[in-house]
Amino acid sequence: MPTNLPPHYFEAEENYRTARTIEEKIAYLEEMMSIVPKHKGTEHLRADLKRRLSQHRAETKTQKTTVSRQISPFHIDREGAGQVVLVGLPNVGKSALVATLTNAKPEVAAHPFSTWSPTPGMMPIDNIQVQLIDTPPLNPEFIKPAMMDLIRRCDLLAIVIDLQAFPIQQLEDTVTFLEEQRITPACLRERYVHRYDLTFVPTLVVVNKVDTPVMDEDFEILCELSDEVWHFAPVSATTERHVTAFKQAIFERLEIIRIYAKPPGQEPDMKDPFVMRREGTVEEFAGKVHQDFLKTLKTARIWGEGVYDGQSVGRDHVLHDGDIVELRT
Ligand SMILES: Nc1nc2c(ncn2[C@@H]2O[C@H](COP(=O)(O)OP(=O)(O)OP(=O)(O)O)[C@@H](O)[C@H]2O)c(=O)[nH]1
Ligand SMILES: [Mg+2]
Repeated sequence: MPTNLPPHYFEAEENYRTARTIEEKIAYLEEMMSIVPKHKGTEHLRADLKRRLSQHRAETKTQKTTVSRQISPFHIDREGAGQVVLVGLPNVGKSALVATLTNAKPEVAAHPFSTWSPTPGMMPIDNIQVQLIDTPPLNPEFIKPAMMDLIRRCDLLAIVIDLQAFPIQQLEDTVTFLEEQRITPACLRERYVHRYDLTFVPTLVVVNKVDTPVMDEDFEILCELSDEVWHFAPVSATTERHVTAFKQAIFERLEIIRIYAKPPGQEPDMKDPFVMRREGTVEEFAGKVHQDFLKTLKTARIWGEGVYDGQSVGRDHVLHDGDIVELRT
């Protein structure tokens, strides 16, 4: 990636990655193209953006001419505070995790290749819910493009590996498979500075089948032997060991915060937080509560991290997880 790209290029790139419709993708690509400075160092990047733009434009044309389009089961709307897609080799326990942690009941089986279609379910993390999606095992013989699209667009990719079956090899194989589809865990971004064709996706490596305290030691060894760029979360779908820490790891990797609204003169509703991106500001919070606040907001009072109780702050004050905010017009 050319080093002199301004920060709003990366914002547009992120919006492009998570865009749901081709029209949105086109809009963000156009924005990216308008931001990229024109010089020799950005030649490849500009060519790549152009290529993608014409691809998407061609897609809109075919979409318009298709009378009845079949909706793929992999088109799953994001629900809750984030969309997490569980991906991995056969038999690692993807379906078992979704069955244990969510309201969904995908089939769990001792034989490999038991899952053929994706199943979403909602997993509570304290007072919020995130969406976990069970997927069929990765299989080089049978690659579903719609599944790859689901992975490209998700908020968090959870690569599931089985502690009891050559986990390091499994992680390598999974990453190689994804890279062949031009999907790369975001933690490896530094290694691919001149690859403009890859989609970088935030990733957590979920190490399943850590059933007992003895296996915690094997998990520790796995962490020591692996590259330190990875974020690992141990868990057991069967014994539910480490489930609380697992949920916390998902929350952390989603890079979200919970903010509580306090109407003036009333108690805040601590059961129903607004979920925002980490580093979100008072202004962004106000826009989430109601668009009108964006015009009328004068100041805000905050209870939470780095402030004294009820401190008045401006629109650009950066919020922290658990802050209580009273908006004043
Ligand atoms: N010991 C142990 N076994 C588990 C655990 N999680 C899943 N299993 C077993 O592993 C086998 C595979 O589980 P699934 O959830 O079907 O695995 P999968 O990754 O969905 O498999 P595919 O759909 O074929 O990709 C089943 O026999 C499960 O009972 C776990 O935490 N510990
Ligand atoms: Mg399965």
